[in-house]
Amino acid sequence: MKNSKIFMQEYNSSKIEPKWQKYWEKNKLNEAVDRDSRPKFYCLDMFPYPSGDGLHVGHVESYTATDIYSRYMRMNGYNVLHPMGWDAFGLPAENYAIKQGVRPQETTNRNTKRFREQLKSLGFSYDWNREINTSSPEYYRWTQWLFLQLYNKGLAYQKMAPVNWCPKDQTVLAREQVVDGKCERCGTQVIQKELKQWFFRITDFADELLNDLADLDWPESIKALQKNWIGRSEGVEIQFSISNSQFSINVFTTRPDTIFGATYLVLAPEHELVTKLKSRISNYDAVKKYISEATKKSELQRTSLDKTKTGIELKGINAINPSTKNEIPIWIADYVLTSYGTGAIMAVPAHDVRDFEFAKKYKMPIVEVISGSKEKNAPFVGSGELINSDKFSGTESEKAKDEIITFVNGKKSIQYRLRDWLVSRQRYWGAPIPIIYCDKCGIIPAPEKDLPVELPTDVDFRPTGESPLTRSKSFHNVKCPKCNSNARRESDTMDTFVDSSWYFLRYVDPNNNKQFAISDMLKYWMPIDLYLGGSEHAVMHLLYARFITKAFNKMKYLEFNEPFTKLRNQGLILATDGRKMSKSLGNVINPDDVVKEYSADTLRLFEMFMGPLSDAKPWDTKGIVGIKRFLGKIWKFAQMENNNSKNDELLQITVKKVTEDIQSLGFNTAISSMMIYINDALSNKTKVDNNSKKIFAQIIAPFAPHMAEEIWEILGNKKSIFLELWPIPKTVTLSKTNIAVQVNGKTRGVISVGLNTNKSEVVKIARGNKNVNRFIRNKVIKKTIYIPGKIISFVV
Ligand code: ANZ
Ligand code: ZN
Repeated sequence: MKNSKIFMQEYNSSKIEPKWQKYWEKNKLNEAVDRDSRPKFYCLDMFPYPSGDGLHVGHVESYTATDIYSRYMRMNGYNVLHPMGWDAFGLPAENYAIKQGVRPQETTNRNTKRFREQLKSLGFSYDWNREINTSSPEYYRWTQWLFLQLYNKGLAYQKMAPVNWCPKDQTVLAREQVVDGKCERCGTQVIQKELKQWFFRITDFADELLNDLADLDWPESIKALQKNWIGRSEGVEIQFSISNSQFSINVFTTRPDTIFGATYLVLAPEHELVTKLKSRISNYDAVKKYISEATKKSELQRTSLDKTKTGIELKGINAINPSTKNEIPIWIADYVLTSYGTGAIMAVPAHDVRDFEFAKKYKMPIVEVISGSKEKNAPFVGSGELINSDKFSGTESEKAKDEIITFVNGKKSIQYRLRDWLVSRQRYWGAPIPIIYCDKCGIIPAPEKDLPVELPTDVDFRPTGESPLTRSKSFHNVKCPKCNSNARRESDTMDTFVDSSWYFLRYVDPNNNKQFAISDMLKYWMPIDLYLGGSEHAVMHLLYARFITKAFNKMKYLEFNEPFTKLRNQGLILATDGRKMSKSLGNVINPDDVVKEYSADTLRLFEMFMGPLSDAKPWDTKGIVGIKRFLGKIWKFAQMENNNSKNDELLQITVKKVTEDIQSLGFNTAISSMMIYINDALSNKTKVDNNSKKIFAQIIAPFAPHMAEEIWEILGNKKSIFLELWPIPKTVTLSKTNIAVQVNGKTRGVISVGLNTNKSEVVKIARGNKNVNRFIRNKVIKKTIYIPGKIISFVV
């Protein structure tokens, strides 16, 4: 840095911002250092899909938040890993390529280049040495390797399955890609189709995925969504025998206490007994017709509560209620799902909403067996005193449950809503599944040494219903690894959620061509300390990433079993009219325009000032002008003549407030307290000297890094402001300070010490902390790092 700089009247952001961006890059200020003795902090953004539209102001919101946090942590002595990459495979890129007639490889390159430039222009402190791209062979080689590891452990398998099929996109859709029975992407009515598909056995981990949520620092709403998705349900299986037959129907119920009120049974239309009992069903033609209609519908259509239920009775057969010994009719109805429980239910219309509605519609008997509040036209779904239940009448329904289970010979059973993860896609733009089919040897995994199985380029990638790869000659020209006869490659590719289920591990060691990541780096950097992204990933991405982490933990590739210790969501940025920004509405704000007109620092500060990070917020053009003016005031403040007004308490209060607010991601209130300080200083109510200017530059630095660096330089500092330690607020009331105690990079306790306590004293107090002691007892302390007033870190 050059010396003797002076302030320009006008702050020229279009010159100053690129200057500092280059400076940071050249001086490696954003780079994470492997095998470093500082405590680590891994701060991760959900990586974007590099669409042709470029960066969105919504990206800018969350990326600014993590950038502030990363810069703040570096200024607190942490070795920060803050990487960026591209979730580049997937349908949109492929659809775009089909439309434009260009290969997805090309459009992806073009788009990532644009995204990268945009992100750099905003001054985000990413370590670009670690950039990854899921569609590059160097990356998907390891996605394929992951597939093989799961396959070898029996966690990847193939089966026929009814799949959601989009007739227009000609592809299988995941459950979540079907919205209201329609394809999420093109709006076409989705149909059901049977295909042989690859699955990952995520259901093996259902209980762990559920139980381990408890220890995570995540929004409760996200935890609840995951819990629901896993859907653990404790119930009972009970056999209802079919009159004059050797068959019986096994139902799953969570309410065995209501069995005396079960007045009919309902099977899923796909239930195997329907065809087995075909000859005895007198209305079989009508039944067959109903079944073929039902199988066209998706699960969501079938179970939505507000749809009127339909069904048909299986005439000619009856079941026997094991509690009353009464004969009851058997129906099929599409609201009973084949994939849940046993695919059969006992219907208790007096106490279940769906059964009630169904019984009303088809005039079935409704028998109350629990006394409770009687609302007209609604079933009583609570518990209470049993009635009409023979010897159990008069007992509390909850208490009678176990005895009733024994009485009807029921078997306790736990069911989950979670299904195995369907990972095959009949599309081009994804990682090829590394499997070979040999006529003699069957299914053979591609040898690891042959990875990556590269996507061929001699492909007509327009969709036709089979995978585009089936038509590539070069791709299929393969010998069986076992017997060397002509064999054929699997032509399906993997769901893009597989790519993103492990990408955070690759950032740790992105250029390794021997392993997906080396273990000591994984040990140092993982798990992720702060993960920020949209709540639309509440279930799929986050659940899949947790599953892969747990599977790799079982295989001993990882020592931890949860990837994201702390998770936060940003809210949507809406258009000025409060609607969602969308191209069709013409209300999209382009960040490039804002940077050009106002500056990157303005955009950063503005988006953080709009409101609490997790709230949805409408864009406000007047607000940007206000922020621009605030930056102008800071520039003026830095050039103020020093004044000796006695009060510098406001600065200490501001430092304290900004520090606390950054820690809790309360960026909007941090900014408002800095505004208060600047207004006060400019009106000469506050003591201003070079020292206060420096301190203010430091606390605004994570938010407006370019202007802060410029001021810092002009004030005569030789090194980057980001190499300076974060200021400690010193007010008279702050005679003590809290110090985090870490052991091997993990915080194990917090101690409170006097502000002037020296290192050896702090070490003594830290070692005396009960919890800390648990982790260092009987161990040799190899290293002690002390960041005064902040952290004491032991390496054992
Ligand atoms: C009788 C009953 C009486 C029920 C009552 C409820 C209330 P969760 O908690 O979600 O597990 N069920 C079972 N299998 C089903 C399937 N394949 N498709 C649709 N519904 C199914 O819900 C369990 C309840 O959902 C079960 O308990 C069953 O209805 C229904 F007053 O059995 B119940
Ligand atoms: Zn073979």
